Amino acid sequence: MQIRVINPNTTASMTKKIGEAAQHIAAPGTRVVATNPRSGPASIESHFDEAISAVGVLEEVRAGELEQADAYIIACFGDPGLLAARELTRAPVIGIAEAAFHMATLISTRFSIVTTLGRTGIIAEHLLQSYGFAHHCRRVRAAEIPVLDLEDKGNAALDRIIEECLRARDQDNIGAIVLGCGGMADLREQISREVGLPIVEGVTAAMKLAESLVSLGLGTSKHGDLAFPRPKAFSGQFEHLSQLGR
Ligand code: 2AL
Repeated sequence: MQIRVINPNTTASMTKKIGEAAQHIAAPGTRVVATNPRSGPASIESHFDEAISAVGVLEEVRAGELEQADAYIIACFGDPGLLAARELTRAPVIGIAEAAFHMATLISTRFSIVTTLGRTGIIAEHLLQSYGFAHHCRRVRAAEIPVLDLEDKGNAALDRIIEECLRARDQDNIGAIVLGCGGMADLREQISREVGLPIVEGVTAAMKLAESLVSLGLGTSKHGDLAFPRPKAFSGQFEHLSQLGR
């Protein structure tokens, strides 16, 4: 089984870290291919960053189709381009936010999210609403660290995340915590030990859901709105996307 894990930002060190966390949790026989778009933002911390990154995600799904990937994971907590990506393939496509929400509700009745910057909290709130998980989430918290601070070798960012997780545990009346950034893919076990609550991390959650769907022979439905896009002309820098429809 080949799972293509797409980091929607262009920071190669984060892509490597995400790929290693995904391969570490994978079943024997599952091969992880971790990629990021060639163009786009170095990190995704705004609606603007997210909109630009979505095109890169779609390019990576196109590339994965040529390599016959069995499943795709969108490894940014805003799940950029998720439904559009599903239109491009019969394989399952899973966003790390939706994967984490699903898993958290299987082990707790209420969870809080600990994300990076406060300004990106609204992105998580919109996803909770649109996916139907809003009433399961008590609070979206922010460690107030820029995404790329997670790439620093020191522990300052980790310490801030742990502090916020401890506040969530002590104040929010919750059973689990969801980590709200793809760059936290390697932190699950350490935070879990420090905080003593189940910590759900999206990349690892998405891996297990993707493997399950592939094992069950379940892929993206081509019946209805997730059918391949209708072929049409695209102009300018998007001309190469004209051939996307099938
Ligand atoms: C993210 C994420 O997961 N990757 C990135 O670049 N920005 N979102 C976030 N809330 O930190």
